[in-house]
Amino acid sequence: MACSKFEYTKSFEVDDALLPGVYIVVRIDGRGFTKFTSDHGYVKPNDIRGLSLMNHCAAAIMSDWGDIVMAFGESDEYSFVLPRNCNVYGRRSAKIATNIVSSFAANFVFHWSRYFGDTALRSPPAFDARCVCYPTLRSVVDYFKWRQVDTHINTLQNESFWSLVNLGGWGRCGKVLVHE
Ligand SMILES: Nc1nc2c(ncn2[C@@H]2O[C@H](COP(=O)(O)OP(=O)(O)OP(=O)(O)O)[C@@H](O)[C@H]2O)c(=O)[nH]1
Ligand SMILES: [Mg+2]
Repeated sequence: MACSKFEYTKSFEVDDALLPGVYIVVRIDGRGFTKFTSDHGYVKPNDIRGLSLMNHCAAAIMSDWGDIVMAFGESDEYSFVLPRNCNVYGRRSAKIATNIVSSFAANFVFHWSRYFGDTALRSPPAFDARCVCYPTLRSVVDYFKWRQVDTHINTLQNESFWSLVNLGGWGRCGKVLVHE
């Protein structure tokens, strides 16, 4: 790097290395997927094409990054676990999160047609990402229990609701359900 008088600006960057010796969970979530799924004609409540594409992206990330030990996805989100002794990118939070999420989004676009065939991609999908540290295996397990309960409740709610709508039509559903 050239030594210039402007190099001092590098000192404004903050160190965001995550604590050593703790598990790192990276969770990504689709941005505005309520609109994205609607714009692309996703089946309600669960579109197997969309879910399979998400799984494909997660599998690609896992084979690319040797150190991810587990991943779990629901709806428009996916969580990845890095082990306690992981030292990738010096455990820098932004570096880890941005690499995983940009790779996920790129895979999503790259493999879109494999799952959606002739359905054109009408807008570029985007995802946010965060790294969260968990100190014990117990807390990691509880994290996934939390996501699992969320999946369970959403699935129960959405499957029941859309079955009523699809079977009975709008006219036969109560107003409270229709506007839920
Ligand atoms: N129809 C359909 N919608 C889905 C499917 N998977 C996810 N979604 C939708 O994706 C959205 C995910 O929820 P959120 O992440 O809370 O909402 P969001 O619009 O992405 O908002 P932000 O994450 O805050 O940007 C919900 O509206 C879901 O209904 C699917 O298989 N089919
Ligand atoms: Mg979302």
